[in-house]
Amino acid sequence: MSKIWLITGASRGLGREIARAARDAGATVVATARSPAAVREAFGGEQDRLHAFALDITDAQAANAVASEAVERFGAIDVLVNNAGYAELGFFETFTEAAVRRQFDVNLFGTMNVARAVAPHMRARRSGLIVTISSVSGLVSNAGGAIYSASKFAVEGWMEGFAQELAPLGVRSLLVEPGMLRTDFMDGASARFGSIDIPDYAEAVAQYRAFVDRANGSQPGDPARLAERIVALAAQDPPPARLVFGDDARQWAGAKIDQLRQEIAQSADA
Ligand code: NJP
Repeated sequence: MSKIWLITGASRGLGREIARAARDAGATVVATARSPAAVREAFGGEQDRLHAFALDITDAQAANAVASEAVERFGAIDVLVNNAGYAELGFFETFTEAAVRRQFDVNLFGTMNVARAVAPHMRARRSGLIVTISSVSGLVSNAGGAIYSASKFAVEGWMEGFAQELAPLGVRSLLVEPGMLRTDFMDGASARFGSIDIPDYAEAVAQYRAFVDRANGSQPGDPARLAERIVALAAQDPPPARLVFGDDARQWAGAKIDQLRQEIAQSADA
């Protein structure tokens, strides 16, 4: 019997590629997005093994309803891909409190909503895989990425512990930390930018925006390749706990580990 995948943020970018790759590998895909019409448009209409459902992940009730309906219609959810997310880009003090909360409402609390809705079905069957699209920004932070990184560090801390709670009950998890991917992520269609002008940061913020504008559209990472890797790893028994995707991500993560080792060694008690 084909596996059932539930994917969030499947209308565009990485989520759409994962939906495509899972479907092409024989899975039945519950492809969710704020606008199911956008999913249908992305795939040229509803298909035998690809079903579009409406799900804004900040709506916990909607997450419960979608999980229940998927289990009722298709019998189970074998793989959950918590993919939906976006970035608030810019220097910390240029964000309103509302913008910071919005970042956490989607990337952390929204992702938790969907996991909370799906995990009971997986626990009941003592089977399932939760794939969480975090980021290398969940391991490393930098100027301009403080708010986005804060939300992804939180995802990492939550999922690293939750994975250990689920494992004895037969539910696996895979944390994915991509580098820069060619999606809408840095585009005005997805990313939001700090709105408060602070002269002390003006030059650094302008340089950061120029970096984002240059990178947008020419990111090194291919989302279709990452999607294929995720589908292949999901078929492994057991799957790995982590996938750091892209040379850029492995370089940044490696440098962070080296720095941490050095700082830990220097912290030795006198
Ligand atoms: O971005 P994009 P990606 N409820 O903008 C959906 C992470 N990542 O594919 O706006 C439900 O093309 C949105 O739906 P809609 C990143 O943090 C990326 O690159 O309604 N869905 C769209 O389908 C994120 O976790 C890079 O059309 C919501 C999708 O999310 C994941 O990869 C690097 C939603 C975003 O598509 C996918 O992002 C990295 C909500 N409330 C990690 N809000 C990178 N691209 O460089 C948004 O390390 N969506």
